[in-house]
Amino acid sequence: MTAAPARTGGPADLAGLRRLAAATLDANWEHDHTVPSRTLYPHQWSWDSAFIAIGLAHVRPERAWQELASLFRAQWADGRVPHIVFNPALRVGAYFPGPELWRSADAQGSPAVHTSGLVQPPVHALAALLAYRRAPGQAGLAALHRLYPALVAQQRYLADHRDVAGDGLICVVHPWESGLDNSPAWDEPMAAVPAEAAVMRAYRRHDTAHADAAHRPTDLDYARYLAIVAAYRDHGYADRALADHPFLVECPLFNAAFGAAEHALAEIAALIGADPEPHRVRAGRITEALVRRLYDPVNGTFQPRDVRAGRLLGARTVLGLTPLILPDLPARQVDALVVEARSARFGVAARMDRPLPSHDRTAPDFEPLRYWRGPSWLNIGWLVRRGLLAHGHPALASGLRRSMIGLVAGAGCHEYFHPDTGAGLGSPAFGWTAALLLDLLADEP
Ligand code: 2M8
Repeated sequence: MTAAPARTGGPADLAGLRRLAAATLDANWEHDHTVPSRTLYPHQWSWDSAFIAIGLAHVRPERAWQELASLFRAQWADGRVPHIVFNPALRVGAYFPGPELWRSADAQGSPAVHTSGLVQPPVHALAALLAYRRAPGQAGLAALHRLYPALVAQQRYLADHRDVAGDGLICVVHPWESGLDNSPAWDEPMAAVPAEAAVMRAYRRHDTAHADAAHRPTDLDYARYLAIVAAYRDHGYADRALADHPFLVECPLFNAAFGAAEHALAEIAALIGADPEPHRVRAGRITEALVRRLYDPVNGTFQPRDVRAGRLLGARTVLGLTPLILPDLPARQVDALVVEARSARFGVAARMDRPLPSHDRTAPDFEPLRYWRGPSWLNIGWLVRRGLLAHGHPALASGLRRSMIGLVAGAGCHEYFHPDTGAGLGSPAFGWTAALLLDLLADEP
């Protein structure tokens, strides 16, 4: 059984949870951004900052804008928003792989600060819009004015450089870009990346010094992660030569975020006196491409497409549910995803007896302890809940909300949670868990 929602019944409990979440965000604040975790991830991460800004808007709105502004100061000349912005004050070895492996300074158009050369799901326009809605006013409007061109450039980078297959969808060039690093979704394309676990003897992994190795990606995963980074880096992180790149996948979550960003930009444009229409047109095209290219009518869910192999990937992970965040997803796909969400694979219900897992819990490769291969994560649940609300399923959305609040009530602001028992896993005091909890607590039902 999971941490029972009954533990969050009283207003005193909820106030305590709010205080815990706010204190976690305060403790992770680092001069102009929030670290996901003081131990495991001590730098700034791209999509973490977006989720964190949504939570900060509830307690310290000025920091929500600082969070996004500091991330976008590291935007590259081509518009890419790097997935890690390194804090120069930290010692070498504070995180692996650190700036010495990425060598961003050698690449054309990189910013003054050291960063990675990869991106993450573009949830930032949505975050900016939600932060503004939570804390409207002159300061927020001014921040939207400043962010808008950078958010547009972020989308343009993806559209102009990452539509490798020419089908209107964005390719991720590394599992780290999906945000769901070792998801079973990537097992097939990862198996085709030549690498040997033994290469990791030359490096010191930072994550396994702070978390149980059995809960993390394997050494062979890491050897492949490094091989893919090296392939991209050695081309100066240029996207021209991607046809030969070892990992090219169209991810349903990344592309749903890409489409949701255009919807959010249309609303931001309207707020600041820019033209929303081009964003609406692009949003419609992205949803259409997602349905055409990634929807699998046999399974009734969305699957990633392996662009190198030219086929949909078979693993049925929680990624498949995330296109629900698109307000213009056609009813046929919405209905199919609701069936998938309610199935024994994911167990979404008005009264959930276990948390939403990151992978099909009936699959033989479901691993309840290992990172993105089974455990429950608040950012994914938060996205799926938004989608259920947007498409008229308030009872399911409410069940998911109670389940997520129950997880934190039972275990604290952990990075992820055991998908059967609700036990806290990974890093304690994790940024987006705290931030999204604040958002869920404020958003009845
Ligand atoms: C995890 O990814 C990093 C690499 O980017 C890692 O494993 O070291 C993922 O959970 C990712 O989604 C997240 O943004 C990052 C920081 O929380 O950690």
